[in-house]
Amino acid sequence: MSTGLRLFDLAGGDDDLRFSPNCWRTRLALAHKGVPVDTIAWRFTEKDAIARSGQGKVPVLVVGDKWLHESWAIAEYLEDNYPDRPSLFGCLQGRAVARFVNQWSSEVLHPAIARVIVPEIPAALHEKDREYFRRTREAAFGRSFEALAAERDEALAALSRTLAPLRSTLATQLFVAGAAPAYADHAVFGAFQWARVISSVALTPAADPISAWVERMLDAYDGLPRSAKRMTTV
Ligand SMILES: N[C@@H](CCC(=O)N[C@@H](CS)C(=O)NCC(=O)O)C(=O)O
Repeated sequence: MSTGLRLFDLAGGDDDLRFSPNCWRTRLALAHKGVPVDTIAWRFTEKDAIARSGQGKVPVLVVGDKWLHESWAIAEYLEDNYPDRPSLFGCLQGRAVARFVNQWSSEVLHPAIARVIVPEIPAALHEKDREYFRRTREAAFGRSFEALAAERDEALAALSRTLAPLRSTLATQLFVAGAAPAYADHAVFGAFQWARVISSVALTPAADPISAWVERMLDAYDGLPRSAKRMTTV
């Protein structure tokens, strides 16, 4: 039976391989609110399918005749339109701080993780997306995937430095948002789920407090993130 809400969700060659960090934010926010959704496997080159959102990126959430995009805007929509469900932000100050965490994740963490895992992504993609992905991402990085792959150890060391504030925070509290996960966790964890689905690289060592938080997040929402199909099972 249809849930009424539809989420265009980035998929690989396999429909069930869902690896977008931004789409995971939205899936976790919907799970947090207890709002069911039908996800639609979408590929980078299927711009026509989401043209009604007025842009070409996912997540795109369709609610009735509304075509919502931008993971942060979708989170605010869910918070404001499902006020009787568990809050994503807690309060106005919480919303403002979650926005900062969201932007840190998008603007600092995503590029740092991309530098490590991007060369592995083409193998997971639908054949029709491969050329587009390589061309656009190599242009963004200013070097080939082969050059990026050769820099992986350096990229992992840089990522470890980038993760310092997350590490020290999670050394003293269970979740980014405090005692229980909320949108600040979704915004950051989406990036770890991206890496987990697509890559066999361990982003953090087992003893790192971030690794324990990743495990807690994988168990959250009845284990929705842990149940995600992966390229490799480690
Ligand atoms: N700021 C946007 C970023 C969305 C985004 O970059 N989505 C990627 C998938 S993770 C995408 O659809 N890219 C399409 C493309 O590169 O053509 C958000 O948070 O929703």
